[in-house]
Amino acid sequence: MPKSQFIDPRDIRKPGKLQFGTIPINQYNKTIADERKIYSGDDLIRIYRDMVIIREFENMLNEIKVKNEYRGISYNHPGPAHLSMGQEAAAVGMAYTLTVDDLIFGSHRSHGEILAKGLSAIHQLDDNQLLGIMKSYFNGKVLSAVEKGHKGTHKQLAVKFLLYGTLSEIFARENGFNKGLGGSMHAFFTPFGIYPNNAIVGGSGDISVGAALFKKVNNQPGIVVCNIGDASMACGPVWEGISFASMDQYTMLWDEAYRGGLPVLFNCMNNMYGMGGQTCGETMGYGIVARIGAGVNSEMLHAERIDGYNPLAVIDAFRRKKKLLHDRKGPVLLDTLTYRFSGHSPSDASSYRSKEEVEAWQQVDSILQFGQDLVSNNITRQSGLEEISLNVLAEIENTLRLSIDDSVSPRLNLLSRPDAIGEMMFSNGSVEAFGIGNPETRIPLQENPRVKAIRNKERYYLDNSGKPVSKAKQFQLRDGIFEAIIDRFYKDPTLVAYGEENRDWGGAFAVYRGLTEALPYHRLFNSPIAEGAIVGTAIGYGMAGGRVIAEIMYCDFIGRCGDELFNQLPKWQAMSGNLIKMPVVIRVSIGSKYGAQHSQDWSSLVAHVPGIKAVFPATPYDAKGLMNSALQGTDPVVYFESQRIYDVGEQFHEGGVPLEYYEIPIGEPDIKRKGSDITILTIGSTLYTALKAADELSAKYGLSAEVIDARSLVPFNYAPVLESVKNTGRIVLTSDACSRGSYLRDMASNIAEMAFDYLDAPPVVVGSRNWITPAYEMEEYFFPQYDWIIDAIHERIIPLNGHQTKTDWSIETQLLRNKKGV
Ligand SMILES: Cc1ncc(C[n+]2csc(CCOP(=O)(O)OP(=O)(O)O)c2C)c(N)n1
Ligand SMILES: [Mg+2]
Repeated sequence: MPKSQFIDPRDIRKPGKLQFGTIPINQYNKTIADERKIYSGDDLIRIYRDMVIIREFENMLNEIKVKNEYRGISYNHPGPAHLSMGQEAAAVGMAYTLTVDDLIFGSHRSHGEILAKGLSAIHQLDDNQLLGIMKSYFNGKVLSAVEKGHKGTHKQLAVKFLLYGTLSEIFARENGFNKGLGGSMHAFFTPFGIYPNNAIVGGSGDISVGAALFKKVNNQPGIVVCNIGDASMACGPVWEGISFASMDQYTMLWDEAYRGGLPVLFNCMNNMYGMGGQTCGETMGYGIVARIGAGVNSEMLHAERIDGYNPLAVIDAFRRKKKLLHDRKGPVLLDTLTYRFSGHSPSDASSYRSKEEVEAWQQVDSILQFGQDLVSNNITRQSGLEEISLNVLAEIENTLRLSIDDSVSPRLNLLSRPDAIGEMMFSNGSVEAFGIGNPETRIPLQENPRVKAIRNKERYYLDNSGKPVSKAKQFQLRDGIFEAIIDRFYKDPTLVAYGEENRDWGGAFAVYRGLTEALPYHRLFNSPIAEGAIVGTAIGYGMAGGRVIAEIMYCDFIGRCGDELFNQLPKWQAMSGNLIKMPVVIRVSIGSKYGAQHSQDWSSLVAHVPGIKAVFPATPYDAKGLMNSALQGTDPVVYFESQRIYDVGEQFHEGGVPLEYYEIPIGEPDIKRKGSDITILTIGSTLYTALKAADELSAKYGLSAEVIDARSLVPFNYAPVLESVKNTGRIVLTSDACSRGSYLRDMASNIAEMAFDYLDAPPVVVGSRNWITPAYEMEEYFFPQYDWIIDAIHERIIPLNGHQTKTDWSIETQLLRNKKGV
């Protein structure tokens, strides 16, 4: 909401007509003879060879899947193989002009794109570069499998390396490009610019945009290509990614040096089918995918339909579109027509299409046609084509033999190293800055109005005379978050932050107030209301090499980015074989007062999914220290904040919140009050509820409660909690999450297992009711209150002399509620 852009009703309300430009369809009409100026004979033969390699690679996989045998070699591959036979010209054409700085992202059907991009990279890199990459990748392990007995050139060795690394990955071997942890649908190899392929249809739609954002913000060379299917054009992440990539602000608001569109090309590999649904005529209404461009921005995404059956038409389009992207005119949409002869998967009976249709496309098979063109233009002879095929056959056969040979290509040994995958879930790094050079800022840190205002605040909740400081004068929890974030903005030049209303407004809860003054647009900006893209682009930004803070305004909105948060963010570090780092912090604010769709604590959902660190600070000291750790780390962290306590002052850390930098290790709970009779473990703002309960327990019943603030959910060090339970013999756990399926249940059962011998009673969970969150005026019946904790202790753990319960903690009631599902 930049004030500089005046919205004048006199202009806006004028009548008019919206007119669209034209979208070219299959306009390429050159012959090989026409193109001889830009292609040598070798270039054209290489295009042919690359298509043949892809075809035979997939033919081999098809035979293995369908017959368990290829050229007399038997093998059973139970996993997926979504083949793209028929689509080779589209893949090779796409990759031909791309350099290793140009990144491709793909989908479940991307073997062909991986090989095409790899072959193109091998052609472009010199021998030393290739050897350097191969020798350093997993310390040369993949290379050592293919170099034995190799007699040809380094480039030929690199082709073997590419085929072997890809196939071993598909067969889940440790020598695979991702240690066998990605597999067919997720394989990738970043040194050649091949970025994650995604089994979630459309999943790359927003992740790729984040990689393009990284390139733009950090002045990195290259473009990003998002290869997606025609059916994925219906998916939320694709639409959200396109919206995010097309924001006006890139051209209208970003500083001159950064002005211009994102360097991203959405390349729809349009084979006209989903699995069986026909996109044109049945499941979509666009008729021609390129039409979508017309509605997105005034450039109509420079959309174009091209004939993906002709590799030269595809190369021509990529060459032109790359120029547009380099000229900062992105994003671009290409509708690359193609066809798959193969089924969706080898078990597909093709019941959704006619034999005639498949045959009609096979008759114009791009490999056959291009080969004939090469011969008729005297670029090679038929025998030359046959020689290529024979060489490819031998290479594929050799690759298959090597990758199924258990002595050369074993799987990750989980018997001898049972925690091998566990060790790859996080990278656990400590990195001050992901880039070099001075971070771009607008004013020196000390001149920032918010920084100056915070300087005058009291960093402890009591003043020197022990009197409580007024709210306005206290250093609040939101200040702790801000202080850590602004500090990192002045340290790490790659750091960007965005989300809804992050700029000018200062974030919905004033955490970012003061950041707008500090940062140029490209480091802090408002995103579209597209939670999927907010998280998805952050993932792409992180995996491309930058640090990012994305904000989800209310925890309830994480449903909108469910795939990104649960399927993408947590998985890519391990699925890369632990090569990729994911320095992504997602700030998630948990609400209250706004009813059923703005007041839910869903931290348990996040903690449930392996691969994300989750923290939930409840004090300014912890908020700053945990944010510092999150921003120094290399792992994805979901950082929960409670709207109830943004304004609390520091009551626990003596001397108040330090002005200097400090870290609080993620995973360490903190004893906020010492006690000896009962332990209360809290998550988030229930710390304060528990302290009130502890006061009452002490005053009325003479019980001394030890209050432990979990601070983190994942990872979590149980040792201090178990230590406490050994002393007290009793524990209550409390948080604002609905109690059914809450993370507290997981903690309670872990504690029961690990400290059973010391417990006088089972751990008791005090969570919210399993209802919708009612209006603010009724919240006290929904969220845990201090007297619920006391009632629960009285009923379940230790009778309190003379205590009258207000809430019902009887087993009968618990049984009945569970029976009703509430
Ligand atoms: C989110 C999601 N929904 C459904 C599927 C199952 N599925 C796998 S591939 C596919 C069809 C995708 O079609 P398209 O995007 O055109 O790509 P193509 O398979 O044609 O390459 C479907 C429905 C999935 N993997 N992910
Ligand atoms: Mg399709």
